[in-house]
Amino acid sequence: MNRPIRILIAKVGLDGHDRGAKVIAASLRDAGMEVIYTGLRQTPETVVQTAIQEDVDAIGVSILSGAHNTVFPRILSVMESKGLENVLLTGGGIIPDKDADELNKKGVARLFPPGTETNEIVEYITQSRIFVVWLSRPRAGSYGRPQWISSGRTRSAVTRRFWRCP
Ligand code: B12
Repeated sequence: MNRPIRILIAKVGLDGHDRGAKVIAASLRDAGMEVIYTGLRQTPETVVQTAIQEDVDAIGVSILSGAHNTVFPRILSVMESKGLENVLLTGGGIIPDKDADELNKKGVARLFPPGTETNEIVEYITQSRIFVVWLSRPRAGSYGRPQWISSGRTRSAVTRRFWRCP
């Protein structure tokens, strides 16, 4: 139950803005998570395929190109078609608040804008995990359905996604 969180950091699209993705990947790794980075220029399909192959708990998409309203719904759709309802989809980059709100409503977890302290991102993901452990305590011969629940103060506080019992 206490295994490290495994997260895929992904870059989708044709742009080369990879600094944020690398900063986040390093911060999460330094915080003890297992991090896989896709590298640049992935498609939603390749991201989900890698998430399946790497058996990750969460996907974090870095997007500064302005294509977030296309990319996130497409990733969600591919995730759903592949049965990844238990994987958290989060991310960050140049995403206006109103777009982030809409994406949150569609099922994307919290999205982090430029200037966010990396500690805040580590805390968000880690605290979600604490809730997961608490909620997933087995009950009378069955396993609970653990949920990623954010204790974050802004944007999406609760996602509809579930996390598989390890
Ligand atoms: C550095 C930079 C570049 C560098 C990129 C270097 C690199 N290897 O990354 C270079 C010079 C190459 C570049 C090029 C271009 N850029 Co540029 N670039 C920037 C700039 C100034 C800073 C981005 C950055 O690195 N920030 C530092 C990192 C650490 O911050 P960050 O990525 O935002 O990450 C933070 C959060 O967003 C969040 N986060 C990000 N990703 C993730 C992922 C997860 C999982 C999580 C949880 C959180 C998270 O957490 C991080 C920590 O707080 C931005 C403007 C800006 N102020 O953001 C423009 C900007 C992104 N660029 C822009 C543009 C237009 C371009 C060009 C198209 C310009 C041109 N006409 O040539 C080209 C594209 C070239 C290409 N092939 O991609 C625009 C994009 C416009 C848009 N979205 O509508 C911006 C917004 C500038 C602007 N105001 O117009 N760029």
